[in-house]
Amino acid sequence: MTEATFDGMWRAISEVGRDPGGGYTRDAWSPPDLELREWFRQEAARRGLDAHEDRNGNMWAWWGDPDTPGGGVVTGSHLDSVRQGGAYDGPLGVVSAFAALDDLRARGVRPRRPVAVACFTDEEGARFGVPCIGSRLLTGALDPGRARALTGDDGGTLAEAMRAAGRDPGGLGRDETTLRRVGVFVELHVEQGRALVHEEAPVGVGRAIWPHGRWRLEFRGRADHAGTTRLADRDDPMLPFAETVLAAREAARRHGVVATVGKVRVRPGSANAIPGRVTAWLDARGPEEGPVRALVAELAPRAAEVACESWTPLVEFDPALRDRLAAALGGVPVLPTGAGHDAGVLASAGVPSAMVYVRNPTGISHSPEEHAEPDDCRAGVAALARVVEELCT
Ligand code: HGY
Ligand code: MN
Ligand code: MN
Ligand code: MN
Repeated sequence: MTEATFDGMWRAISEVGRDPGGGYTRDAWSPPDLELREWFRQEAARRGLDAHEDRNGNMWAWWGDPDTPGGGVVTGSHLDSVRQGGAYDGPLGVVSAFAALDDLRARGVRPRRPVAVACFTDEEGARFGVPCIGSRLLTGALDPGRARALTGDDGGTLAEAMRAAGRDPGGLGRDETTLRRVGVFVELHVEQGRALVHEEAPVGVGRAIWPHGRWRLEFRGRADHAGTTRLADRDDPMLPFAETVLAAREAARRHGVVATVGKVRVRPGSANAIPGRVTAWLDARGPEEGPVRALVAELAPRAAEVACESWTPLVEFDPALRDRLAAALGGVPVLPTGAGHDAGVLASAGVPSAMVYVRNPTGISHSPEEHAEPDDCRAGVAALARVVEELCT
């Protein structure tokens, strides 16, 4: 791989959506997202690839005829981020995909099948609350009407955001033509954990994605004056909310799962007003579905209302494909993960899918601290090129 391509691409996107305090905020359909879509189109054009955006907002850059029977070898990830996220979660997979394709061409590899770089829209669900919106719409796992109505913190819907970006949300939904083009999908991703550090390996392949979901919890009380309302007269929803957060940690430990409340909305949100309403989002995950469900069932009675906003069942990547790729890489660790990915959505829809992980020295992710060493990024590109070559020749 010529470093110039990887380093050049990495530099080209490194200031897009940068937060003053470090990290990146790249909400779907926001200006940074639109800037990155333009970057994707330019990188595709630079390589003479046939780039287009499908009706769900996912982007594809094809080397070869995408309508070749049996579909092509697709590799990619996402470019959107969580709020103040890291540089690698998503973009490493897209930049590495272009660099891997460059490597194949530089070595004169002649694919028997078309090869594509893909970028799925709104994988993090940071703005509209549901993760993997682009791949879930593509596969029919998310109802288009529900998607259109998804609402961000600013009260704007996904449909409005797409229209503001010059897209027509009317076409959202399962896209057979595009789906048929994906013969096999491989997503390279920075590891969100430290298994590869412990294994002392720069790359690994995915075994499974843990069951995980997001629930919206509503706590209701009565707004009142912070200074003149007697304690006995208060109905403060902050109390059951706070107790629920503590109960979630205790239940997670007991059930052997993980649970987080990473987002809270307090209304009216004035320091001198007892809240009338607290909305909290619970993220719960674990190696098995049962204990995750048990944790949520335990916490639910504490809230006035509980709504499941997204659920991903256990995803086991195709063992034959997984082992074939691990062998093609000379035998590398095979890792389960608690992080959701578009590859998991495609696998759940029956598309042969796999993941290649790149070592993350601290394991930290969804944080400006997220990092991967340049040598490991290079190892990731070489591994991805090897895997794509294995699948397309
Ligand atoms: O939240 C996740 O698991 C992924 O990083 N989107
Ligand atoms: Mn992520
Ligand atoms: Mn990701
Ligand atoms: Mn992903």
